[in-house]
Amino acid sequence: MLNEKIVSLLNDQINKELFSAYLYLDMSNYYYDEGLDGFGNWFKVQAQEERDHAMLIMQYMQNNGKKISLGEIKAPNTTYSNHKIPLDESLKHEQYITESIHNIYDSAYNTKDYRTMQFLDWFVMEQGEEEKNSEELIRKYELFGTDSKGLYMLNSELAARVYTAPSLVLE
Ligand code: OFO
Repeated sequence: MLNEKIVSLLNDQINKELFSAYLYLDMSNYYYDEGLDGFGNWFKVQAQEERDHAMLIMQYMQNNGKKISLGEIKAPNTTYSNHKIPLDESLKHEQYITESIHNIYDSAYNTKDYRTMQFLDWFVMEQGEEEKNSEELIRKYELFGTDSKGLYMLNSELAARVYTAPSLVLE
C-alpha cells in the first residue's frame, strides 16, 4: 500500500525525530549545567515527545508491513553562548520539522495515499502546537528572562511541565 518513496521519507523522518530528541536532550543538559533546572526539565519533556513521534512512525510502518531502517543519529553540534540561543534554535528546528512533515504530506497527496495523509494529520497539528509552544517560550523569555527575579519565576514555571503520552494511539 505505501510506495517506496513514502517509505523512504518516513524512514528519514524517524531519524529526524530521534535527532530532535537528541538535540533537546543536549539543550536540557545545557540548562541543568547552568543551574536552570526548570528549563532543563522543559526540554527533557520535549525530548520524550520527540521519541514518541519516532515510535509512532515506526508503529505506522510496521502496521503496514514496511521495513524500518534506522540510520545514524548525528551529534548535536551545539555550544550555547547565552540562555536564549537554545530557545531560538528550537523554534528554527521545529520549523524545519514542520517543512519535512509537509513534504511527506505532499508526496502522499500526489500519490493518493490517503492512509498516510490521515496518519500525518496528527503530526501536522502537533507541529502547529510545537511551534506555538516555542514561540511562547521565546516571548516569555524576552519579557521576563533578562531580569533575575523574572528568570527565577519562569524557571519555576517550566519545572512544572510534565510528560504526557501522545494523544495519537496506534494499535
Ligand atoms: Fe517531532 O515534533 Fe518537534 O521536532
